[in-house]
Amino acid sequence: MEKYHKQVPDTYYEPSENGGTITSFTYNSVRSDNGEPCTKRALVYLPKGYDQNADAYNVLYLMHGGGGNEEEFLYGQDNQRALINIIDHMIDSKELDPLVIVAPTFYYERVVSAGHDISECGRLTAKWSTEFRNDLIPAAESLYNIRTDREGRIFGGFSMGSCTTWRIFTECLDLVKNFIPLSGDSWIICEKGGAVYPKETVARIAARIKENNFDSLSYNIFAATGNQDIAFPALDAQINTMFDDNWNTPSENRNLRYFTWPEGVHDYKDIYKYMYNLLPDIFNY
Ligand code: FER
Repeated sequence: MEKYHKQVPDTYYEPSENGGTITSFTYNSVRSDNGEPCTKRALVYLPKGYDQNADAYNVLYLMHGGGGNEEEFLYGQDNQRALINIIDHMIDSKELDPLVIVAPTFYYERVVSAGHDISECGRLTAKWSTEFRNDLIPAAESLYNIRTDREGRIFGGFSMGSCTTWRIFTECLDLVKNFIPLSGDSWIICEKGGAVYPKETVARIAARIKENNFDSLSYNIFAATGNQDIAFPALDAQINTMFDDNWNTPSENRNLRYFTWPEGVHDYKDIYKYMYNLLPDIFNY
């Protein structure tokens, strides 16, 4: 079977015995529309046997898509906790080292009022890196035994959460080394810029890395999407432009990996499959 195209075993969708736990915390932030103080909430996955005094755990920050909220990734849209069940099983079978997952939201208030306006989402995700740096990371690290070095942090997301992931890449490369953009392109130039202006989008991302003086620092991007995904044209054009521009140059200690999934659509159930395939390899390059 082709690498990164393994099917998730059916049993992995069922709860494992004594699996990890889901908890949550709140933290202070500011609304990106008016600068007023606000309280934000994030969900947290703690693996089975989580130990506050062990070596710090790898931490995966995971962002939902447009119209979602901080619960969506860990509970699932159907409340079946599929991703968490899969990860519990992967840890049980030693396919994956125990990790902590922190799932925030880019909305400053519940989605009922913020709505699922894609342009509004684009604006919110563009600004969210400030909250990540100033508010979320300090709060999460004060509460949980998680890695505080860029090598130990991973940022990933689906759809508008993937759009957020590209923003974290261009704004917070000093904080995070590992990125998992799933079914969503960079909107640094314009909405769906990966499709509309792939060359300009990639050039701007490259310029941001330089402007931040991170030329010599390595990064690790592992992207995926489905062939039938509505975001396929945009992400695929962007990644192929990056490959054309030699983004994957091991001698320069840069790393970009990408796979597409036959019949994959714009839905979490396919996103879980990509994560099952790529998470064990996220640090191996
Ligand atoms: C994209 C196509 C669609 C994308 C996001 C979407 C970030 C989101 C669609 C939706 O939430 O309805 O290329 O990239």
